[in-house]
Amino acid sequence: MLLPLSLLSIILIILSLPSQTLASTNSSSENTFIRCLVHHSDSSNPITPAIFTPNNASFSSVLQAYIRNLRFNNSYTRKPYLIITALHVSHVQAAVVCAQKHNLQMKIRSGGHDYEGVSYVAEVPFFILDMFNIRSIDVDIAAGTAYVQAGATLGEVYYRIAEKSDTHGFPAGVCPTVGVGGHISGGGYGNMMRKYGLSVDNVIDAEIVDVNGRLLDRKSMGEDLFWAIKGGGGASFGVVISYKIRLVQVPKVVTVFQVRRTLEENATNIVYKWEHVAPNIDNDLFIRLILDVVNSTSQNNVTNKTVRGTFIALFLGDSKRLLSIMKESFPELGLKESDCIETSWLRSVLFWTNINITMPVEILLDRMPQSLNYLKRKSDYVKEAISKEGLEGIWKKMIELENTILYFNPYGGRMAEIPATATPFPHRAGNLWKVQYQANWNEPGKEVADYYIDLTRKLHSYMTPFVSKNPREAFFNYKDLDLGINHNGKNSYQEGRVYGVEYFKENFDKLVQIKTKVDPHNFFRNEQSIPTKPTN
Ligand SMILES: Cc1cc2nc3c(=O)[nH]c(=O)nc-3n(C[C@H](O)[C@H](O)[C@H](O)COP(=O)(O)OP(=O)(O)OC[C@H]3O[C@@H](n4cnc5c(N)ncnc54)[C@H](O)[C@@H]3O)c2cc1C
Ligand SMILES: *[C@@H]1O[C@H](CO)[C@@H](O)[C@H](O)[C@H]1NC(C)=O
Ligand SMILES: *[C@@H]1O[C@H](CO)[C@@H](O)[C@H](O)[C@H]1NC(C)=O
Ligand SMILES: *[C@@H]1O[C@H](CO)[C@@H](O)[C@H](O)[C@H]1NC(C)=O
Ligand SMILES: *[C@@H]1O[C@H](CO)[C@@H](O)[C@H](O)[C@H]1NC(C)=O
Ligand SMILES: *[C@@H]1O[C@H](CO)[C@@H](O)[C@H](O)[C@H]1NC(C)=O
Ligand SMILES: *[C@@H]1O[C@H](CO)[C@@H](O)[C@H](O)[C@H]1NC(C)=O
Ligand SMILES: *[C@@H]1O[C@H](CO)[C@@H](O)[C@H](O)[C@H]1NC(C)=O
Ligand SMILES: CC(=O)N[C@H]1CO[C@H](CO)[C@@H](O)[C@@H]1O
Repeated sequence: MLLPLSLLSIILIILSLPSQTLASTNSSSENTFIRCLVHHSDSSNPITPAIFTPNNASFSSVLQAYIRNLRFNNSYTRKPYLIITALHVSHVQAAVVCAQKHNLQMKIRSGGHDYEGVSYVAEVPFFILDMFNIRSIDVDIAAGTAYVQAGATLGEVYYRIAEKSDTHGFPAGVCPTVGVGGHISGGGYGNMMRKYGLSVDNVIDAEIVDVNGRLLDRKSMGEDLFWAIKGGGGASFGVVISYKIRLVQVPKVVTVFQVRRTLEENATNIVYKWEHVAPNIDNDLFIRLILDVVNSTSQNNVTNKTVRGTFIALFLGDSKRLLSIMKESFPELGLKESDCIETSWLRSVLFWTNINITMPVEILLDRMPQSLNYLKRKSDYVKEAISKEGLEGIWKKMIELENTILYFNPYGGRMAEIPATATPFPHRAGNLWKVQYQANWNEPGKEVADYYIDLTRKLHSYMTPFVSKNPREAFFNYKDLDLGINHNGKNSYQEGRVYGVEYFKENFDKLVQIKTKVDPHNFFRNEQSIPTKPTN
């Protein structure tokens, strides 16, 4: 049956009525918030196209577009009542000003890689300020710097640098879809850390929207706030718009390798040697060690679980020099020339993220990760090498738990030279390596999640004798709510101190001071933000 057009449109209006009525009667505070946003953004950059309420057809896809831990992509996680996909700095300013006026909780999201979903999940009603549209990158090879906006991904940054020079790079994370906003403000490390330090050791300026809605640069924000947003987490202090970074030198040819050894292949002795070598070897060489549990090549058809060490490396030089360093310092690994792949620094990023190195490098511009899963992460720092007996106990525990993975990232080199107070990131000299605990799974459901999360807690607990204590240190970018959360209430300082000291050690007090000065009413807050000083 064909309906006349006018009748059709009447039906459509009726059909759309309930939701519109709901939208206008339900949330008067939401509407006044939207009116405030419109009022505060300038007319040449209208904010309306950036506002998504649950009534918008694309609300769910906008929300899901930057969920990078499937644990939070479900029906039982609280949803925001609004998403602002800022298109312009004035939209950020409007969001900050209006949210305070209406006493609303704001979450800031850039790349969405927070391990605990802190950028897009909350226990209280909240809205998301989404930064993915604010992502321009401007590389200046002559000056040796680049201007990178918060919504850019690391892959985009690397690609844009390499587009202009094959001898420049930037020391940041190995996962190309991670966002600049969270990554750099939280410290940011990658496989050039032993040579050049963290991302924040190579930041020379920044732009931030402060609690008053002002756009500040390094000069106008002052050295304290500039210090704080180099590792203390942006979300406690303001909205990071951009960083100006100092590029570093990389050779035209770098070498990568990945070598695996199971317990049957002498892994215990090789790992033991790695503990002593990896943090002290040539700064051009970074050898990450990944430990997981696999089925061993069965003897007599008996399936047996074993631990496998995967040694994955970036060397800032050619394979000839690498082989001679390895022969000299780490012959136990048995690295062969055929294990070595010479490539460009940009392509080494593909190798490290498990993308075939022959793929077009444009894959780094892909904002969607190659795969997504459900995950939990925790971290630790090791200051003394673990004995072979200690390692054997860890293998036994891992085999018992079966589904946990350890990543060991060696420190030393440049990391040990930079003072612990130079930035909020305190884990410098004296650390041999950082441990990351992983559980990854592929099934939805809270019970399944609890099972895997518990495995990481058990392994973390087992590791207690081998890792830092008083405080037991953790890496802020490896967000772990097990360390404690603040409930945004009266106790936020006491609660904040608990995780704050683990993440920042003695720098915590300075972060609190700066926080109290720049955001005394604690507008910029989340589950693990820096608290203000108690008033009494
Ligand atoms: C697959 C994967 C690989 C990783 N690899 C590394 C690695 O190699 N090295 C490393 O150091 N870390 C790594 N991480 C951790 C990562 O650096 C942190 O999760 C980082 O915070 C992510 O930044 P984001 O912008 O993508 O995340 P988001 O989830 O958007 O944000 C993380 C936090 O920063 C805040 N924030 C985001 N943008 C802003 C802004 N513009 N202004 C103020 N606050 C903001 C958020 O509110 C949130 O609290 C990895 C994470 C994943 C998921
Ligand atoms: C969301 O929906 C509202 C009302 O239907 C509409 O005015 C607005 O333009 C939509 N926003 C976007 C970004 O599409
Ligand atoms: C997230 O959940 C939605 C709704 O269940 C689903 O359509 C989407 O595919 C999920 N995203 C991913 C990446 O699995
Ligand atoms: C295992 O490593 C030890 C110590 O490095 C070494 O002495 C031994 O020969 C190695 N065994 C094998 C089978 O490679
Ligand atoms: C290892 O073997 C078990 C059976 O003993 C099997 O269920 C499991 O899938 C195997 N794992 C891998 C990674 O092959
Ligand atoms: C080993 O197991 C496989 C499959 O389980 C079987 O096909 C094979 O015959 C077995 N071999 C021996 C020697 O038992
Ligand atoms: C099984 O693995 C353990 C180490 O985890 C090893 O000691 C043992 O010899 C292995 N057994 C077989 C039959 O391979
Ligand atoms: C990478 O891709 C090339 C070309 O398609 C292929 O020949 C090669 O086997 C691939 N390498 C790996 C490790 O998959
Ligand atoms: C945003 C908002 O105010 N939502 C409310 C809409 O109405 C339902 C039912 O009355 C409330 O539960 C929501 O909190």
